[in-house]
Amino acid sequence: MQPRRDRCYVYEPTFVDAPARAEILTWLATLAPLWEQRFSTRRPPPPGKEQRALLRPVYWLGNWQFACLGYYEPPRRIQGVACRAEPFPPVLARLVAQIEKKVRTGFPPQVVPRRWHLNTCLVNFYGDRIEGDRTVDAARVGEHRDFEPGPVASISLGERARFQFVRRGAREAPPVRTQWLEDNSLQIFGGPLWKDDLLHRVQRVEDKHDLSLPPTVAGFRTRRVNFTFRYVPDEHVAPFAELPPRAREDVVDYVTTLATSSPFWRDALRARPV
Ligand SMILES: O=C(O)CCC(=O)C(=O)O
Repeated sequence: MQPRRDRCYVYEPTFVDAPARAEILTWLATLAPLWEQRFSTRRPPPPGKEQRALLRPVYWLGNWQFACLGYYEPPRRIQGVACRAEPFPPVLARLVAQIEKKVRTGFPPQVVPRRWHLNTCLVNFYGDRIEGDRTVDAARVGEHRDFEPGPVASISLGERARFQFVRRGAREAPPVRTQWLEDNSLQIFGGPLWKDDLLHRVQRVEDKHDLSLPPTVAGFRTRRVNFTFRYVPDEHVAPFAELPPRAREDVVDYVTTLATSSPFWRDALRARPV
């Protein structure tokens, strides 16, 4: 008997075709990713926590969830944490339209919120930190879940990543599923098992092809780029100018940096109340 197909999980190894890939790489070369600090630099970190830089540079589209604002996490943290960001470039908008169609036609309706659409993208750059004459492999992500409602989709470019779903509190136990995410692949997961009960992680990223993907980031060599697309209800996304004053103050230095290479962020900075 054929095993029942899991309607809440999709893996397609060859989703991104060569023209789309080339267009994405050209667009990536125009980005200036940020290397954020985990907590606000304007006040001491929360009790028991230490300030640290994120493991890797990132760029967000649609809405930027700055690490120091704590990330979008309903029902506790929904206001003042999602800052409107640049729209998707045309190539990603086209791929997202295809992904949304797959979800709407393939996933059980009860795991897709009524107004669900992929309006947020985290671009993760995986690779090595270059520290003087040594390199430090920073290509991994620890166990976590994504709190945005509904299915999340991810596109991978570059070296293969070993992606795993694990049970909460069972870090050392065998993973529930291991999926190598290949160059040009698409993964989508949703529903209570993959999205809520299990945590996921990137255990490691191969380094077989001596890749150096765009853009050039000082002190870093990128060998994999991953785009995770998520849904944040539009009413929870605020323009930078409308973030609460304390949140605006926490992120203004990042926005100022972004504004040096992005007209969108230049306008956002100009529109803020003084
Ligand atoms: O790089 C990946 O494949 C997954 C990234 C991820 O888990 C995340 O951004 O939440």
